[in-house]
Amino acid sequence: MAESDSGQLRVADTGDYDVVIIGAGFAGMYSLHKLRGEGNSCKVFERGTGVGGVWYWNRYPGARVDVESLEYSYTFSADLEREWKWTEAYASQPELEAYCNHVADRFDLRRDIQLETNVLACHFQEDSGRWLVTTNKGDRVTAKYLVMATGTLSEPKDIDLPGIENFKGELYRTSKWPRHEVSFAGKRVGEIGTGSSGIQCIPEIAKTAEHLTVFQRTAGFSMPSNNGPSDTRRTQEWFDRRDEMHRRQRESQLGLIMSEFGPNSAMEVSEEERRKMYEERWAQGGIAIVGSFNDLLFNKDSNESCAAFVREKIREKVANPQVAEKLVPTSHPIFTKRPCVDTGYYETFNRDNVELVDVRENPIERVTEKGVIAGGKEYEFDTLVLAIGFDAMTGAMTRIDIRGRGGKSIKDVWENEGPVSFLGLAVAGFPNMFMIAGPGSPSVLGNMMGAFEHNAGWIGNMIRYMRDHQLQTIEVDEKAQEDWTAEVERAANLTLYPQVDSWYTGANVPGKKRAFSAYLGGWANYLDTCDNSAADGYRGFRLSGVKENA
Ligand code: N01
Repeated sequence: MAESDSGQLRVADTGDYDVVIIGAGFAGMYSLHKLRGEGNSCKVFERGTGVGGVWYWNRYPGARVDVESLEYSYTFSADLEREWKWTEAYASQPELEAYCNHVADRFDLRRDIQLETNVLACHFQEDSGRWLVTTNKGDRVTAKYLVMATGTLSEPKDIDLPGIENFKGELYRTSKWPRHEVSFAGKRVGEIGTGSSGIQCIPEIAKTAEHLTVFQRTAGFSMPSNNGPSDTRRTQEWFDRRDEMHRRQRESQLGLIMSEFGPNSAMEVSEEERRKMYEERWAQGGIAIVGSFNDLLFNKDSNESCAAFVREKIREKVANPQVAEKLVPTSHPIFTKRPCVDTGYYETFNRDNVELVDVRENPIERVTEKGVIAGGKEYEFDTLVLAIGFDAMTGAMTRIDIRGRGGKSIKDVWENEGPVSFLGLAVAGFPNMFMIAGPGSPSVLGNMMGAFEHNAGWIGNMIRYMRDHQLQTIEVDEKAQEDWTAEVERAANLTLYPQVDSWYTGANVPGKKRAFSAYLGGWANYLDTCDNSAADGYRGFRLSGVKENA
């Protein structure tokens, strides 16, 4: 017997399953629906007290999706698409979490999801060819296949602020926001970090805090979402033409229609045409601007023309020119650090109760009982909010003790070799273990929902193939992994991304091996490569028929 966080007694699970799925976010929920629908017995472990993954944990004020909700929806069920109506163009966290819960109920997913459970270890048993999965709740289950739906931005990075343990006020992390209401009214609030999370919560905190001090290390590029109520006519049109929309997504560079690349280079049109295009895309909102031309991610001059346009917009929004100059990004090409999408971020710095501290000029020395010392000055706070990011792409898997053949640990492999994989789906030495949107897939640089559905569908087909051919193990061929890793690097090196320190390269986590971790060779190209491997009898994998004795 084990006690759950809610105090209920339960019997630890010692069952044997076809598939264990780790994580009940969008990826894990769809994997369960798909794989269970194919007749597999499935068990999902989820550490939250509810489903939703990223939309369960990141419940900070202002949290909302930065891709239009129409494109951030499941596509596998026309009925679901018809039933669910987003109220805003860019859904907020509560609505996204409600959508996750609706999907869990609508497809009867909950009966196979065990909440409040941390998976501690997954060990491949060479004798049985099965995975042994153990949890902090005493569960010891086995599975023929392991599906890691653990998320790309789900493991907060360690707090690297000396003295943080001394702070006596309220301390919050955006990535682990509490479920109870947090009030900033009448409080002196300090906020550290100006990536997507910081940029979303800062305007909301500023609305009620007595005073807000924002500590910015790197000024980023942020585009206004121009969010508003959903356009019901557009939603209906989208639904009526859903097959065409899904085809267009599949054929686009990033899997998203809103950021579909225009046909021209920014350098082959006149300055006037360039500006007109940027204005149009700016008005469209969010990341649409990245597709203004076909070479903004590749050509330095083209990229700079877009960066200059956005800098100009920032200067127009901020009343105090000195503050504006601090907010204007100059340290990296636009898009090479994840661009942010905001609602009134820059305008927030026109408020009397908001102050910006540039920590490159005034480095944070330490956190004290009362607040933060930066540039020799102590700032006192009642509340400190940290939006300092994630151990992205690999962190959610390396925190679990995953061991493949010969006790090989995924943590060691990725620490030593970087985030290697074949197609972002699997890693050599870890038979029958598959990842959803893993490192080496387009992942965070593609259509996430599309990636979840594609990868889970691919895994479902693979399991059926294995069953039909009475095969027991499937594992990545080392040479295929080596070649794919080289291809990921080659594709990244054609772009401006790898030149910059970011969480895409692992540079935000001290000691992490630097490597660009997402595939930039084109969305359709990636999907075709996966599907062609399958059509070719799972080229790049070794399949074997060792008799199962579990
Ligand atoms: O994290 P980040 P995030 N002292 O790593 C700063 C997704 N997301 O949680 O750039 C001072 O981007 C750090 O500074 P620097 C989205 O993909 C999506 O904001 O390293 N500052 C940076 O400013 C996003 O990209 C949504 O110099 C420190 C910030 O903290 C990803 O999640 C919403 C510091 C961290 O920014 C991560 O976003 C939210 C220190 N010691 C997130 N350490 C959507 O809208 C770090 N920083 C869907």
